[in-house]
Amino acid sequence: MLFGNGSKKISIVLVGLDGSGKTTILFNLRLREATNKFKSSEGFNFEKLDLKYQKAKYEMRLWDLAGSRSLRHKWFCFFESITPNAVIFVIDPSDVNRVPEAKRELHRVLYDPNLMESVKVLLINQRKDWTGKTRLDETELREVLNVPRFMKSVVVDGMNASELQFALYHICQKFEKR
Ligand SMILES: Nc1nc2c(ncn2[C@@H]2O[C@H](COP(=O)(O)OP(=O)(O)OP(=O)(O)O)[C@@H](O)[C@H]2O)c(=O)[nH]1
Ligand SMILES: [Mg+2]
Repeated sequence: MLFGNGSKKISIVLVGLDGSGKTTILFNLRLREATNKFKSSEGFNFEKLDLKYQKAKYEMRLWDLAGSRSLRHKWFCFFESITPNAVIFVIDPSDVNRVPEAKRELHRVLYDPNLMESVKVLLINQRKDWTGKTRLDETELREVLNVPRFMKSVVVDGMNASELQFALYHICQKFEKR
């Protein structure tokens, strides 16, 4: 959608299990200073981000939704009310015990009827500063989560979320093709 200032508005929703790092990633991208002082979210956080991609200007509107089990049903109400252009599913590859739970939620999101037209990205929060912790790599994760080929995955570091830009560029690119 094109607005008066010439930038296209793209709505993006971040979901994923509680503790996967959604709020950390969003705020570190916005603030450009590393912090990990976040408590589990109860509602949602919202950020706007201006981005240039191939000479076009975009206003990325990002909603980070709380991921606690009791709050996850709200994701689907949210999808219905805003029909986002893109959805980013964040996963912590060191949370190995909860992979089956993450897989179940991922697949509920992937096949939600309100997201049929939305670009979908898997964001892997590597937490590079957590050395020595066992984690699944990107290939293993795609396999165990049964991530479909159409879904791009991007590896980020929660404390320096600059790689999130790659996910956002991918969303712009797909958005233009639709
Ligand atoms: N050290 C470190 N801590 C991280 C990193 N990413 C996330 N965390 C921490 O992990 C915890 C969970 O991160 P959040 O960003 O709150 O997770 P969330 O996905 O927003 O969780 P909910 O709001 O409950 O859905 C917080 O204490 C963060 O500070 C990272 O890359 N490094
Ligand atoms: Mg949060």
